[in-house]
Amino acid sequence: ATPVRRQDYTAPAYWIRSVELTFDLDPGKTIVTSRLVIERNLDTPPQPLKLQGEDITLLRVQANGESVSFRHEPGLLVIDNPPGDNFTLDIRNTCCPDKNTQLSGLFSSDSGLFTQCEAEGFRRITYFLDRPDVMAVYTVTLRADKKRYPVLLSNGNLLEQGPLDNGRHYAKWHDPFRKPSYLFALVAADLVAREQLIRTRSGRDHLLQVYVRRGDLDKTEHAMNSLIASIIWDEARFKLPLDLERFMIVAVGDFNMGAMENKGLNIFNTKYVLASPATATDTDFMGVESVVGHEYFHNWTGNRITCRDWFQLSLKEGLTVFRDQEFSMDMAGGPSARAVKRIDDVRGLRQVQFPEDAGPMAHPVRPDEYQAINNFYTATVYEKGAEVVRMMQTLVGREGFERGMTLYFQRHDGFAVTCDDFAQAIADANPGSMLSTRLETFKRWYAQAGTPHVEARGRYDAEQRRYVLTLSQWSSPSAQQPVKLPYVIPVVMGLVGPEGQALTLQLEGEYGHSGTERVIVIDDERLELVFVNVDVPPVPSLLRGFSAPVRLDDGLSDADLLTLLRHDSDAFNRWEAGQRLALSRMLAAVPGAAPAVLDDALVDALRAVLRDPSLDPAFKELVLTLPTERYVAEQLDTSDPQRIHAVHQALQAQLAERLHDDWAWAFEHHQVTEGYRPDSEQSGRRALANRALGMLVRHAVATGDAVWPGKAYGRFKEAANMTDRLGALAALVDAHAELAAPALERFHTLFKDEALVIDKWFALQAGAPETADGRVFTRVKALLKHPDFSLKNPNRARSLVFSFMNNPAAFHRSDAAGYALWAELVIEIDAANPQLASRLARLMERWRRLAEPWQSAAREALARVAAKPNLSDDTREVVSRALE
Ligand code: HT7
Ligand code: ZN
Repeated sequence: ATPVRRQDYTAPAYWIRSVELTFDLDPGKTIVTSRLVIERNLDTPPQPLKLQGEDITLLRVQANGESVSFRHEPGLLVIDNPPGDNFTLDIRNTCCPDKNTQLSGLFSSDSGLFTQCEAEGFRRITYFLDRPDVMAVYTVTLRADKKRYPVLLSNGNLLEQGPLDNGRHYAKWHDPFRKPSYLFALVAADLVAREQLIRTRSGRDHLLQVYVRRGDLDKTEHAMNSLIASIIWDEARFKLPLDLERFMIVAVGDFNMGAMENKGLNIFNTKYVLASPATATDTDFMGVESVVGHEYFHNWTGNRITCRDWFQLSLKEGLTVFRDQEFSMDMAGGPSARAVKRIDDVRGLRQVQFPEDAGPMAHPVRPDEYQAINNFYTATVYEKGAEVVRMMQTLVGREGFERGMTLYFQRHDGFAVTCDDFAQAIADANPGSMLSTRLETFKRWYAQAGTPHVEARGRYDAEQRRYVLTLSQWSSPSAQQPVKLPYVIPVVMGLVGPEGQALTLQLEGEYGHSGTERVIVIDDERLELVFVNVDVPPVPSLLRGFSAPVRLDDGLSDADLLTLLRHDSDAFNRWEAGQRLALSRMLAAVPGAAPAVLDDALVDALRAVLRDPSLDPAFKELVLTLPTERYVAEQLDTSDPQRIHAVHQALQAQLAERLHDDWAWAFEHHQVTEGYRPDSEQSGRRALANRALGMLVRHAVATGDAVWPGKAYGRFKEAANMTDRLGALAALVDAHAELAAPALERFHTLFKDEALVIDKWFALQAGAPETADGRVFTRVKALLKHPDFSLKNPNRARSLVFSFMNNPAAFHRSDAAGYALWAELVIEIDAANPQLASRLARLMERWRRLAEPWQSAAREALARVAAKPNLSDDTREVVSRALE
């Protein structure tokens, strides 16, 4: 496919002002009738009207009620001579939900018919100007069999509903807000709803509904609570009220992504709606809260103000991820719980986005070109985009950022705009700030791909009581961007004394500054700072809270890192110090044949954290978790996945052994005996207890002791909630304990009718640490044939296939059997669901960093997929970029 380029953007030649749609819904053949009120865009030269259409069949087209001549171009319906500058177009076409395995457009799922229109799914429903800058008012009539589809929903407000002949019924909906086609949605299904009436601050009443399958209603309380919390939060934090009379969330079991923010009618993957203590873990509960928040926040950042074109995707996604992260932090509670959330987000960023930024799919937050837009719903657009927004907030302060948001809505509410418009509004609301004075430089974060490097070196002069800190930045050139210019990088920092005291930060020439933390801004290649009145040699604590998405080399010694691990007042950097100490042990052991060793200093420091009564259990759990194998691999130019696995396993074993008594103490002292609450306090205790149990079972299996596996089995059987049940099961499965098999069998029997729980059952087995005799791989091969397994359902495919392929030692086999399986499955999935296939294909994109024999085997597998004719544009783009 020819690439689409950002520079080629031109305004649409026509506007569609309003749309009347009628659907005669049938899973085999749905008839869509549409009446479009069209106006020529007089700012553009006269030209044919070109409507997009894909996998649909045209029955009839008329302009102003009369026949009009038209022709087809690939993917287009072309009307060369529309009747004037203002006219109505009537179109009738069919589409086939049952055959729509891509899950884009109108598709069938177990409980009914659903739509997914972002990014370009509306054209799979009817012919349209399917681009986000064409915004129209929609009126939608749905007609369907009443028994099979008792619930008929679309965006906006219900105008009327009633019976029709032949057991059918209808509903008519009107959405008063202008919207782009990607926000259109309909649902025709057999569902039930949890309902809640609320009155918001303005005194307006609203109806909130969460629709699920019969039998799932008892799992909707948390989603509803999360929705109410989101509404309250957005009104309090950003003064953004709910603008709709009715806000609906509908859960569907077949969905490519997490959820979709269609105006007033959010459609969700069941994974992010359904949660009960018996079937969902604490992580699932958190996921529901954050995705419900994310989609709700889109109502303003995405829907009220939308993207001019898809290159601006981060305008809505980066900003909305930032907002959902802030929401979750505010919901979590105090500083420690906030830090835990931040650590979690940064872990994700560094594990997924940093590699993306260094690989063949690297692209700027605002990409310059794409082949398949679905491939650009990436960690860069979402998570790095959120970091860019966070840096803006750091540069202008929280209040300044809120002022900027207000100005953004004053200027652009109701329009389709660009990332420049957003940055300009935040800057203009904060004149004199570093964002405003350095805006053009700051915007390089949108334009340049890759992760910048920051080097920091300090020199202490005891005599002068001065500490000189030199910060410099550089960025690797890339094929598309051989020259990279410096960024504006906010570095939140402190200086920590040898006893852990936070030192006052006074810069040379400054009087009166007495804080112990400040934001330093690097805006060129190099910056030198001189701190005065420094009485003791400090340890710099830089990039607190991960204030910028960079790779930092601060040259700190082990002793410095141990000081930070013990004392830093910034919880993020405390955690970071521990991770770096563990990482350096791993990196030291990976190249050689020498065994990896956890030295006394690190073990003692970790023990001190574990036993510290002033620290939150959730934070302890994070500090005591080793960097993942994948993260270790990313630090190396060439990686041997099996060696990294061996080192990781060895260190885990030592952590289990050397802290054995501490783990036993942690397990006993962090039991939750009260009723289940998915809050940060309880979930932190469960997380630590489960980590401890995992360590104890691992050690017991290694030493032939049966006590802890027995205890884990007992806990698995008796657990009062899914977090503890799955935690105990994972302890057995990960340690390859004998009791794992009966536990897995029992788990399956207990939850055979709960699809999301069976997903966990698959994922757990596919993600277990691989053994020398390849037990995980053998199990995965068998599970692919399990009667409950299907590649058609994205959640199920992800649970087994993606979990396995994200399990480095199981996937990167020396006999290349993992890669052969990857190629086979990418090709098979691609035929039905290209979006899912291209995501699977991406798991191989870091192949050039593999050592031999993996690298050659991976290239061969990629070439096998690339050689396949009829590959989708999505998957083709990924494999060809990988092989470039
Ligand atoms: N804005 C939504 C994106 C989305 C999507 C994109 C492509 C294909 C399928 C999709 N489902 C949802 C989700 C979000 O970021 O909120
Ligand atoms: Zn989003």
